[in-house]
Amino acid sequence: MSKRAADVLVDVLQAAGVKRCYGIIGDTVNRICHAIDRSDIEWVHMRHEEAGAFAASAEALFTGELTACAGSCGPGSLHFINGLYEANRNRAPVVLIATQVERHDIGFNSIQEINFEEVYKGCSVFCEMILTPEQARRKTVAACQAALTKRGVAVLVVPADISNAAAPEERPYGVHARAPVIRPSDADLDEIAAILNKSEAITIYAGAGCAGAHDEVVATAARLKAPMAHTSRGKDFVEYDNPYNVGMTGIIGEPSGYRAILDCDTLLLLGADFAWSQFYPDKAKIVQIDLDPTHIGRRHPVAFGAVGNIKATLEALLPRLRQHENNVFLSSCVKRYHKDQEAAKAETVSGPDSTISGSYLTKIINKYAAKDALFAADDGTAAVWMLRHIDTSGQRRTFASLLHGTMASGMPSAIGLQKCQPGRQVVCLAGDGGFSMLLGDLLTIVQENLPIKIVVYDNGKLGFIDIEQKAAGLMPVYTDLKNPDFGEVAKAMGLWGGSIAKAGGLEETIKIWLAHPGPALLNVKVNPMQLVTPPSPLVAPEAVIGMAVYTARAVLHGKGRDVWEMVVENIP
Ligand SMILES: Cc1ncc(C[n+]2csc(CCOP(=O)(O)OP(=O)(O)O)c2C)c(N)n1
Ligand SMILES: [Mg+2]
Repeated sequence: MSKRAADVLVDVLQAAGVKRCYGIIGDTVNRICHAIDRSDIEWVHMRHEEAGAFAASAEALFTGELTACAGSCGPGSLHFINGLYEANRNRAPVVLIATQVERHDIGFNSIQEINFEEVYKGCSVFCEMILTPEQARRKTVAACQAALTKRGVAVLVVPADISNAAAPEERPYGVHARAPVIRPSDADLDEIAAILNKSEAITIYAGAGCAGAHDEVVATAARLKAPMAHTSRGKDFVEYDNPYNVGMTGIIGEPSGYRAILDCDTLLLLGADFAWSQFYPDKAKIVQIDLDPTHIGRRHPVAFGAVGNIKATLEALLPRLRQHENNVFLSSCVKRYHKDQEAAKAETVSGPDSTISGSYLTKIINKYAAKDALFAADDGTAAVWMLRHIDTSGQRRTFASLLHGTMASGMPSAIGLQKCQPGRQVVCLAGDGGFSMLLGDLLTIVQENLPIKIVVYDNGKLGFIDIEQKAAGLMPVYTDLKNPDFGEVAKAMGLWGGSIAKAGGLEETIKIWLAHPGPALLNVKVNPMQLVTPPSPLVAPEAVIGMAVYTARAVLHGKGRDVWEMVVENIP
């Protein structure tokens, strides 16, 4: 029998580097699933397609390699959408095989017919239908090529009759996705160096674009005597082994990172696209280097913008930079950071009967988790605690929905991470709200026997929203969660389950939970948030926005510490 188009499509995916395809089988995708079954690609059988997209997104983000997901027509291929927004925003190379009704039924509002090109336009770098069997190879190659080189989601719409059609004889060909090295011109580097060489109080603001450039960033900070703040997405790449680090700015950062950025006279943005414009300095001169030209100046006006890989750019820039000697600004920023760190580390509990705060729980997990553990946190307080209290030391990695800001990505991301890193400890820090949203995929963890360690931060609330409302001067409504004991739920679902509500015994329980050889879920009752009334008139109600509690720079300007304590210390 000659090859069918489904086999061609799967051959191309495999040649493009796809190791796994996450999804749910059914009708229009059956032929493709059977072709996958005959290939080296592993099918990961999910309970909800959204979880499949999150898993594929996390795997692709971690490995940098193309990862697939696939679903049946109509709702089966629609459910991926939120996870694909997550992937596309993270520039993770993911391909969705969105299967479609047969071609002769398209355009008649047929049962389960959905215009996927319209639906997925907003969260993809490629979105096309395979129109004939002859197009199967060419369009699949184009999809993979786009996902890998434009870094994002490619959606390939595949009508069922095409999958089953005989494929034409043709020369096989595949994708070419080698990354170029890009840096600014010599003249531009000279200009950047001239600005930096003239400045006396420089701060580096390092983002996820600094991945792979740790040593160059540290060397630049040393040359410029510059403190280095970092974005949440830059944390894993530049925070460790870095005496110039002063933490993050923004609502989930530290006062030290916040002040270093506001008080400098030149801000050097390296692969950082931090979205909250109110945290950028008004007076400082901003020099921005980013691989993506569309990032230049889009958050705040900059004095000089240039395009380049951070590593290659800094390598070329360093010989042009004079050795700065004055370290007054640097040492005051670093001193402030260390003081804040010490205060944060000093958190203790008053006795065995005391309740557990989310930050304390995270610090204990930080203490006992493996040195190279992978952490995936839910949007909400769990992500904040992870970013603030998990030390990465260059070997650990942290994942959260930091650009898309969606709930429920924690557990499914952990599935993708554990699948591609089978020997490694994967820890999921789940919110009780986020976790229950895609609870069904706990069964995927059981079925696939993935030794993921899940901890549920059970505060009985949609905590972030509780804070948002209080910060706006509102009495919180619709945030209470009536939870089961998730430890018992876990046991009933077939994995190790435990629960704890008091600080006494927490360390021992954490050790047992982490040491369990298979999947394990620990439910921890954490203090519901006690947000003190904002010290009026410091907080304006209109200052409440989005994922952050509120970002009023004016607030932090005036009485940074007070507000900081209110927002952070009072979120137990
Ligand atoms: C899919 C989705 N729905 C709603 C929101 C708005 N939202 C952000 S955080 C949050 C509450 C999260 O609650 P939980 O998971 O319990 O975490 P907590 O903040 O309590 O730790 C909500 C509703 C969102 N970001 N994503
Ligand atoms: Mg909660």
